[in-house]
Amino acid sequence: MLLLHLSDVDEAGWAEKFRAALAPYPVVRRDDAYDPKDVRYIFVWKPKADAFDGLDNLKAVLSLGAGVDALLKHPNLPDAPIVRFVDYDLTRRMSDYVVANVTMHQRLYSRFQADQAARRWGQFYPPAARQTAVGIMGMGVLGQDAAQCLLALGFEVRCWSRTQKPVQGVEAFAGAGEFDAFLGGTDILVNLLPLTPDTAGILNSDTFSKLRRGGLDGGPVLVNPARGGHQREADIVKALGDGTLGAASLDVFEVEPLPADSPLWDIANCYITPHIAAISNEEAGVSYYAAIIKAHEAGKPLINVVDRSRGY
Ligand code: NDP
Ligand code: OXD
Repeated sequence: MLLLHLSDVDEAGWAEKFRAALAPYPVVRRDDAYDPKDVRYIFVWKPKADAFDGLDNLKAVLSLGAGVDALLKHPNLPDAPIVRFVDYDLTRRMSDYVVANVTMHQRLYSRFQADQAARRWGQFYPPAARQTAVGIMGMGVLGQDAAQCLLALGFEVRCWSRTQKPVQGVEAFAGAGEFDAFLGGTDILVNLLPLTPDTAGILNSDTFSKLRRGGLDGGPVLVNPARGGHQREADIVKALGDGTLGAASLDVFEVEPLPADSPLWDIANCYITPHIAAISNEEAGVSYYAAIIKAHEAGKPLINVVDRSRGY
């Protein structure tokens, strides 16, 4: 039996599609009548405290999200393997977000917006893509795809990950020892790290001060569509104010929804979106997890299992 436990999304819609994809395999929602001991798989998003109560025969926890940082903090998380969402549709949506924001900043959008507001005809030529170095933090599923999209547009691409990730055409850096060298050649910093104890708060004043200066007119830029826990928002406000950062694109926040009194809302060169960079699409999600359940029931191993000791 598959149990759905989804908050803030259309659980009924997901259940209907799962029933169609898995029939005659039983699929239940929280409010249905079922025996918790029959549940083999639970599909979750923002699970409540009692989500896992009585599920003594669980084979896997299936995460609607690609990121599992919040799930790993659940106080009653069972010992079963956790499978995260890895999907082409989600990946391409994230690359769309990254490309849109990187090209916006490379073309000096903030400068021309300000000129327009002042009715000023200030001819100034943005650098070519090849003169702009994009540094991607996190070279996993999302980072690797974003890198390929940016390379195809002619950007200089560099990346930083925990272990070395050699990718043709990308200058690769790894580990804490190479972080400063990575930052020192980066004009636009794109964060695609998972949120773990090691990466929490990594987007801070110290990091911003090490980015390359003189590459992009107006200063280096931060693009963060990963997690709000990566960023120190007070440091971003300060850096945008004193020119350490020329601009920022933020999709995620320390507190979501972003509180109405956050100073970030009022900063012209801070581009805010409400955690919409890449959604887990229903069709894609059902097809992915239905295949995983069928394969596992047929005796095959689970795929994309989270390594709890690494935190991602
Ligand atoms: P992956 O697990 O595939 O990749 C993670 C990458 O980060 C790997 O390259 C890993 O290094 C690197 N990494 C992890 N810890 C460290 C560290 N301490 N130092 C340096 N590098 C590190 O994740 P995905 O690409 O699938 O997703 C990334 C994140 O994007 C998710 O965790 C989620 O939070 C976020 N996300 C946001 C969405 C949105 O709508 N805003 C949508 C989907 C995801 P190594 O390769 O060496 O293991
Ligand atoms: C995810 C997200 O992790 O939407 O999938 O943030």
